[in-house]
Amino acid sequence: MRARRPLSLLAAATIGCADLMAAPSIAMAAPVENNIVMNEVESSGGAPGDWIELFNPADSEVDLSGYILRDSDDDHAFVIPVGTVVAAGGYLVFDELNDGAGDFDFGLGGTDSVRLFAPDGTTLVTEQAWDGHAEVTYGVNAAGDFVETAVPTKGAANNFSGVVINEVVVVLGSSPGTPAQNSSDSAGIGGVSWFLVTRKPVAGS
Ligand SMILES: [Ca+2]
Ligand SMILES: [Ca+2]
Ligand SMILES: [Ca+2]
Repeated sequence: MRARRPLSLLAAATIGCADLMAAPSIAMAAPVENNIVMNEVESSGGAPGDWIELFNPADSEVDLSGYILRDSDDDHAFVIPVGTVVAAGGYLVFDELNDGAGDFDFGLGGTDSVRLFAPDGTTLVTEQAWDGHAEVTYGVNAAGDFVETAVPTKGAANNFSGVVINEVVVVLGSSPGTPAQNSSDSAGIGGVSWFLVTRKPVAGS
């Protein structure tokens, strides 16, 4: 009998703790409006099919439960499942439904669009449109324009140069031109030496 009371107290404490932790998470979520970027779109030649990449530039997570993805056809709709959250600074990819796997059950055409609607089905949150399939994919660049990318970057930062810089080591206060260990390239810029430790060209696509 004596062992039961501590156990039930522990259970109560655990439940109370979970409730306390859930509340701030909801309060801290950023609004979807202005905090979701339709970041990259694969409309042809993707694997396993077409896909849509969203990006959350906010400092807080964004909850997309019940939001609706459509292409240019109002009858084509994918309701985002409850509990779908994009982490702060994170990416989320939706795949075209293929052989029972994936998300949205419609294809993206050469002249098409991807639109995100609020759960009411009529409030447009954000959209991207294009005229003609991209050579690779379309993506949002640093200037905020939706343009052709160099390589597909599904679920990662967009790439418009075709060069992947894995790591850049900046050595402050050292003599320009002083080689860093294992550096493959270096240049003195304004008295600061930049050492490009690895620079890997991406295989042509
Ligand atoms: Ca379509
Ligand atoms: Ca493509
Ligand atoms: Ca990307």
